[in-house]
Amino acid sequence: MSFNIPHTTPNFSAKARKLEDQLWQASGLEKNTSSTLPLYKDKPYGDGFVARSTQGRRRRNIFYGVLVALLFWAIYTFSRSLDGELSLRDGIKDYEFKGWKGRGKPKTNWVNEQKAVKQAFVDSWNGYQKYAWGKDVYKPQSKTGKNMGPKPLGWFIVDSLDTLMLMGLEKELADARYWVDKDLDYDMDYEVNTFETTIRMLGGLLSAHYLSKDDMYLDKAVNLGNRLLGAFDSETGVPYASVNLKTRKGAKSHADGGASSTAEAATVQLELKYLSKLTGEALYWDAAEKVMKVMEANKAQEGLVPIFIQPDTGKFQGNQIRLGSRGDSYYEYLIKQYLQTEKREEIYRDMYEEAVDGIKHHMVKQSVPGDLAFIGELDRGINGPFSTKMDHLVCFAGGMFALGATEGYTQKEVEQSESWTQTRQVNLRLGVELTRTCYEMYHQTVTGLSPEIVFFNDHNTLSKDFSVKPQDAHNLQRPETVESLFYLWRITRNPIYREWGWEIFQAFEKYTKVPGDAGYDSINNVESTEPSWRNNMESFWLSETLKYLYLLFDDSKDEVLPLTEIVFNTEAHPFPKFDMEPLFTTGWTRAPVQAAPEKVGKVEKVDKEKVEKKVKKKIEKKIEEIPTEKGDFKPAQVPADPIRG
Ligand code: DMJ
Repeated sequence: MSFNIPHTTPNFSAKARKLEDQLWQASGLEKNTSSTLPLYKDKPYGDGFVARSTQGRRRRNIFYGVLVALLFWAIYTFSRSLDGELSLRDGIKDYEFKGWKGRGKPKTNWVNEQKAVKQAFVDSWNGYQKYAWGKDVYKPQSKTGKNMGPKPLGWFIVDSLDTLMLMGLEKELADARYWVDKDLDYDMDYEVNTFETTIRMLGGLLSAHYLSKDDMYLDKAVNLGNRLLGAFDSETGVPYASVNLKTRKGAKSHADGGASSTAEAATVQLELKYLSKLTGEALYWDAAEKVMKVMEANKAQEGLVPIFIQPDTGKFQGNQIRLGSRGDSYYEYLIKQYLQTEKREEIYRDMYEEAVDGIKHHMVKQSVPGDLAFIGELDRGINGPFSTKMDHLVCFAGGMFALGATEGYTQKEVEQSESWTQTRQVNLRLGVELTRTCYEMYHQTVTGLSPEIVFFNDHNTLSKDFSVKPQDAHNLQRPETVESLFYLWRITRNPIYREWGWEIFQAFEKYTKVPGDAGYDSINNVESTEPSWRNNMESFWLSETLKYLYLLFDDSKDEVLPLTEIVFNTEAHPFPKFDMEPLFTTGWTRAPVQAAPEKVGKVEKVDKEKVEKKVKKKIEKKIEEIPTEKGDFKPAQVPADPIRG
């Protein structure tokens, strides 16, 4: 196994742990030292206590137990602020068995669940084929379809090719292939969204070629890729929001002062790089790398990027930061670019880690009363106010944190590795927690479906973890939560993720299946059991939501699409990892951050021992000041690494 990344983060929490050990000893209680303790259960107090025989001793033990619990809380909270990690208070509920309560022991056979997902796909496909074949938009209530431009782009058919292949739907695939071969023609005088067309159409064609080795798909991909390249012909190489497929001329966004979305500009790289690999032509590769170089030169604070970038100047616009719309897949593609080229482009791991630290420091909080970890928004930069708004789109991040932590291996595989650092463990834990939060966004609504946006409650005045505004109560059949369930299942092998996936799928069945033969629809209000249809079936329902659910329930002996061998693009199209050499190179390096001159001197003089002594003193002082009540969880405003200042 090639999981071998040097550990560079100073491990201050080891000190906190030592201190804990001493406290356990002093308390006369036995510490639960089971190394196989599952992540959900590793809260600092609970089942681990074993009482001694006499009454008096028991009372004393209870007293010490409470004391130790408080000490742990203090140590955990403080150690977090020391090493810049997230310490999730005591919100880790025992979820292991909840999912299959009443169904006996954990299920091991998920064939029927997978069949049900396949049936949902077939029903959706049949509805589309019957009422809107070849069209880009499908309206299952009015049973009509329409194109976005003068000719169809293949929105549904191309986006669905690889799911048809994975599900073994041969007849449907034959129809789809015939249509792509005969009817799909990208030579049209029409401006398309650069990002959407790249992730859905180019991505769909490339993954279809990967799974089938059918060159027809590659020819179409090259044809489209060449047209899309026109978008990158800006002053800086940062792509314009749109591009005309005939003239190949890029076009600025008509809104946002002509800025492109950061996520959109930085979420075309996997597709372009794979196209270069397949064709041996460097032009796609170079276009992809250039965007990243220009973006990085902005030196975003703590790796957190504003959601707009100007293609003319290459500068970020504004200081709105979020992991929802316009920000999300920038972060996703950092780690995936690193993995795609077999970890040769370390620059992306570096940028990813910096960003994850930034997210943990500035954007993660826990809700009240359920202690759900969530990622909020920073509307005015990292020093501005924190908003508790979270888009459902953010739910991809649970899977991303898990993937980044183990690089696609299972938790069991990496836990034994010397590269399994505390930072990675915390990142996996964050993935686990965030995925639980996203599941709760479904579980806690009337329909069992998540709304588009929630506002988490971070103070003690409300009894619910989140609230939903009427204008945000719709469900668009989005994939992000089931995507994370899929990653967490593959990585942790905890069957709870399949249970949660099944619960979510059943809610889709109950509330989004259109009576009759038209398929599935988006709905207006997840808090009402009365159907209020939106009359729009999304293509990512077929390409992502149902694909991730299908893979989640897959029991095949030989794992289908192992995460150690492939990367999914942001539209769930799988590409193989590949060796970039000898044809391609990253071709750029990260410029050092310009530190203030007086700080540079200080950093150089830092003596590690001195810092550690200071830290120890602080821990001791903190223990003396143990609070009597639980404090609010707040993201620490300290640098990630005290050694580096
Ligand atoms: C999809 O097109 C992709 O997952 C994209 O990254 C975000 N939006 C939709 C799904 O919600």
